Amino acid sequence: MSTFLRTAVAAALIAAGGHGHAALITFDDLVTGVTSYGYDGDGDNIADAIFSTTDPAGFNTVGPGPNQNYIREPGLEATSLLNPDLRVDFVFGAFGTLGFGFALNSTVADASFFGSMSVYDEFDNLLGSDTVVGQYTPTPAGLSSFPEGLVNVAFAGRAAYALLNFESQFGRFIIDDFSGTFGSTEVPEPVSIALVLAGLGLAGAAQRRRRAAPAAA
Ligand SMILES: [Ca+2]
Ligand SMILES: [Ca+2]
Ligand SMILES: [Ca+2]
Repeated sequence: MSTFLRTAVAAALIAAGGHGHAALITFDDLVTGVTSYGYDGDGDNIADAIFSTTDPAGFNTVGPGPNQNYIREPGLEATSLLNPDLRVDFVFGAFGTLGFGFALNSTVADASFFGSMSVYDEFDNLLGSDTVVGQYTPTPAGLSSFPEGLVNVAFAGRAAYALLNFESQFGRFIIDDFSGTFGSTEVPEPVSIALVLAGLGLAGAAQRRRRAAPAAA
């Protein structure tokens, strides 16, 4: 196999089988009243990320309506009266960055009303955290109906879980579009699979050609 082919196949294999691909959790199939929600990126019926609350009333799916930049209902809506309000377990680990959009049930954008995430490894070491004060944002229909923001945490190593905490005027928050790379479980992008197959095919053809060629004198 030529150096070029070897490199191409290796790169494609790493892309397809490394730590998986970034996933976007939209909560569009969340059911009102449940206290935990599992996301299964590769459809093998094993959840890769599990969101849970200790509030027995569980989650709602709607909050601020359409006039928001970071929330596209349904989202995950819950109480902000706890600390933390939400736990996310990454069954196969999470790598690189984690992020989400949030909105707060508040009628003021005040420094005491925020969204936050702290990311931990399996030994409860803090890998990174981010706290963002909710702000009214410009939308096509004027300012957003509620203060909102984007939380992003970049970290090294393998995250086992994240704790999310919110403070708001009226005790509720909503999140949407939770993004991250959760273990090696997401479905590889078709282009990566195609690259691997093309690379293996070319390598096989090259080997056959070599075998068929007469031995050098
Ligand atoms: Ca959504
Ligand atoms: Ca899975
Ligand atoms: Ca809270």
